[in-house]
Amino acid sequence: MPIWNAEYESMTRPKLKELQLRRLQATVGWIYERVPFYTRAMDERGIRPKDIKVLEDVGRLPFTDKTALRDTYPFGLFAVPLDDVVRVHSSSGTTGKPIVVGYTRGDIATWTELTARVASAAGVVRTDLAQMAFGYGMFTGGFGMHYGLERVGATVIPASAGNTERHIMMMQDFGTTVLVSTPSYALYMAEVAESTGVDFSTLPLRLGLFGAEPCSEAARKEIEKKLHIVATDNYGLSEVMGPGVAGECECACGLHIAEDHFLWEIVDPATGEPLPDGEEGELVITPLTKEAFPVLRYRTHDITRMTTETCECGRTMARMAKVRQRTDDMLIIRGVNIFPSQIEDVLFKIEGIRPHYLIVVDRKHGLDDMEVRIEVAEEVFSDIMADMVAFTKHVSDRLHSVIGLHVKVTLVEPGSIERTAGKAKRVLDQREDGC
Ligand code: DLL
Repeated sequence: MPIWNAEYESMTRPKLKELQLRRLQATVGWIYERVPFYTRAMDERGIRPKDIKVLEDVGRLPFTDKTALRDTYPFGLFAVPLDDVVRVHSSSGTTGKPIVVGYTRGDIATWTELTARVASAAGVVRTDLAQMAFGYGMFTGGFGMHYGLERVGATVIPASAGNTERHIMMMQDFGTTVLVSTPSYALYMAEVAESTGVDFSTLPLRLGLFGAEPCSEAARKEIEKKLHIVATDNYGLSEVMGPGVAGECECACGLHIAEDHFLWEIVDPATGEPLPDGEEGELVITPLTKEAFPVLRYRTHDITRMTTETCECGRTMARMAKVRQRTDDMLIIRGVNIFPSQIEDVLFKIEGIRPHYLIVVDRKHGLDDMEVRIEVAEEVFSDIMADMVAFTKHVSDRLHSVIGLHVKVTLVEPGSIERTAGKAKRVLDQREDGC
């Protein structure tokens, strides 16, 4: 497969490091002069832009977390006057005010280039018809991917999120070849198609660009089987740009991160200290070319590991492992740390369970209580009803063997767990303090 921008995506690592250093120095200078929050934060640490002499000096710069972004709501961290900002988006916080991010015309051009790389690496070509099922709104998914797909030359169908029947109708009538959505929405689409008698194997759909939420290998396989496509993963976050930060190539062995635009670090989530090469930890990103909304060392909370080993596709950009966990997703139940992805991995391995589940956490009489609600496939529902006790015990035992905790397992009717067109909600934490 051709590489979208081989000059950069395949540049030698020493050349890349040189470029990163030049860009880091320029970014730090830009921020220090223009964003009082960072001028103060750097002054407090006694560091000036001229002190950035080698790439490792990034470790001397202050971290940025969501709190800083919230405290400066809405435009307090912008490095340019609003006159130069041509677009804003916001990230969907679960509580309080959202985080607002801005883009200059130059930022939009960079963003377009980077989402074009992601689309192209996944296999999109100009003859494709790409159907967008991300929302076109404050969420970065819709507009972000749209521009990149157009740049590649694909025909974009800006259907936006929701209205699943209409999506399926357009796929049939237009001959859509590429679907762009969250993985959970793709699974929901498969379910709706099944219930309305639409057979994906008869449609031209061949490729999926999925992102914005974790997707296990089991879920990927399920999507590929049900939609008869190749499913690819891409990653990004509003605070550093949106989609376009990293994406899989045809080798599907990690997501190439656009290192010419993003400097990454993997740190210990508890201490913020850098971890040795290849170890799993929290991803920290410093964008190197942002104009309107540059941030230093953004704590993503996403857990991954990096490799710089060469990839067969010819890209030299480092690859990040699929993100399955966020540090702030971790549930502490009766003193045991549990990630929802651990539960998903158990469920997906059990025959008959559908890929829809909800983890409900509550506190009763001062004790944490966890229930896992699962849907079972229609065809096995009645059989299982006959032997429900044995089946739920089997699931509960499997969960116990992985997470070390007895949890209540409840079988619910197929279709009763809420589906969304965006990011799936897997956890309902009803404890007052949420932890
Ligand atoms: O989700 C940007 C995006 C849109 C990426 C479309 C890919 C496709 P936010 O709403 O700010 O931005 O959410 C960012 O979502 O920190 C991760 O926790 C999670 N996330 C994004 N992509 C992936 C992925 C967009 N491929 C947050 N795998 C991030 C796992 C992902 N988690």
